[in-house]
Amino acid sequence: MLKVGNTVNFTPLIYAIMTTEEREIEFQAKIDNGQKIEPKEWMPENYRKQLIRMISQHAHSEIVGMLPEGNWISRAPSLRRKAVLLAKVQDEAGHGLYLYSAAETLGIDRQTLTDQLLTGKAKYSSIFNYPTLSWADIGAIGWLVDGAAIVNQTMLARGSYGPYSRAMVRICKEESFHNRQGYEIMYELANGTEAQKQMAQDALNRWWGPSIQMLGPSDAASINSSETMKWNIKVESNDVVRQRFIDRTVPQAIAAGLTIPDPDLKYNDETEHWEIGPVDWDEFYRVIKGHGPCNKKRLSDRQRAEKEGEWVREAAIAYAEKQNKKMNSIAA
Ligand code: FAQ
Repeated sequence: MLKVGNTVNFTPLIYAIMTTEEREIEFQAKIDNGQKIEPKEWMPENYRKQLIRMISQHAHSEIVGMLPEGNWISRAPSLRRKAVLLAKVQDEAGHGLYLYSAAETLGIDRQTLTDQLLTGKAKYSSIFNYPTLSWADIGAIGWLVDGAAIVNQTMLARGSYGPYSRAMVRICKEESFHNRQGYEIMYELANGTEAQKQMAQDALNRWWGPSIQMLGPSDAASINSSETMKWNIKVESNDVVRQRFIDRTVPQAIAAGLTIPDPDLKYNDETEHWEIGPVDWDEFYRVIKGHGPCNKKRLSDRQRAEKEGEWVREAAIAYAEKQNKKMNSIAA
C-alpha cells in the first residue's frame, strides 16, 4: 500500500491482482481515512447503488420541489417577492441538474433516472406532497423545508463521494438564501395584522410535522443507515440531524412570536436540547407510499412537463447534429 501524506493508495499493478475482499478493505481504509472517492475509482457495487438511490432521490426532490412554490410565482404579493421566489425556484432546478450530473458519474444516464421518477419507481422527498394553500406556505417552505434541507446537506457535504459532496457545498450556499427569505416572510407576517399572524401560524401548524418527518425515519427504523454510514455517504444519523434542525428552529419560532404546534415540546436544561412529542410516522409512510395529499398531482405534473418538453429535446438534438455536420465538413 502506498501512503502519500494522509492518502491511502495501492499502485495500479497491485490493484489488478487484488481480490474483491482486498479491494473492499482498501476502500474502507480510504473512507476511514476521510478520503473522497472519485468516479473512476473502484467501489463496492452497493456503494454505487446506495449513492445512485440517494442522489437521484435528492435530484427528483429538487425538481418536484419546484412545483408547490412555482404555484405562487404569479401570486406573490409584491414585485420583490416575485423576483426572489422566481430566483429560488430557478435555483432548485439548478440543484436538480447538478445532482443528476453527479448521479451520472456513477454510470447511470439522465433518461433512466427521469423514467424512474415518472413511472413512480424512484422516491422523492415526502415534503413535496403537501399543498401550498396560502402565501405563508411559501415562507414556511423556505424557513422549514430549506432549513431542514440545509442541516442535512451540510452534513452530506462531508460525505465520501467527491461529486456529491462538492455539489452540496454550492447547494447549501443557495439554500441558505432560500432559508432566510422564507424566515423573513414568516417573521413579517407574524408581526403584521392579526389575519397575517394567523396565516403564518396556520402554515407553521401544517408544515412542522412533515418537516420533522422529511429528515427520514428514526434511526431504529432507518434500513439504509448501516451501509450509508459505514461508507460515510451520510456522516450523521437521521435522528442527530433532526435534533439539530429542531434546536435551531424552535428559537427562531419564538423570536418571530409563533408557536410550534407540539404540546410536548420542552427544553431540557441538562442535555441543552429541545425535546418534541411523538412523530407521526404513520403519516410519513403513507405519504412515501404514494398516498399523500398531492402525490398524484405532483407525478402527473412532471409527466405532463416531460411530454410538453419533448419538442425542445428533439430540436436540441437536431441542432447539435447540424452543428456536428458543419464542423466535420470544415475539418474535411
Ligand atoms: N421522503 O433508510 P432510510 C430539498 C425513504 S431536498 C421520501 O433512513 P437513507 C431542497 C428512503 O429513501 C430534500 N422517502 O434512508 C428543496 C428509504 O427508502 P428506499 C431531499 C424517504 O437514505 C427545498 C426509506 O425511506 N433531500 O428539500 C424520506 O439512509 C425547497 C428508509 O429511509 C435529500 O434527498 C423522505 N423524506 O436516509 C427543494 C437528501 N426519508 O430508498 C425545493 C439526500 C427517507 O430504501 C424546495 N437524502 N425516505 O426505498 C438523504 O439525506 C437520505 O436519503 C435521507 C434518508 C436522510 C432522506
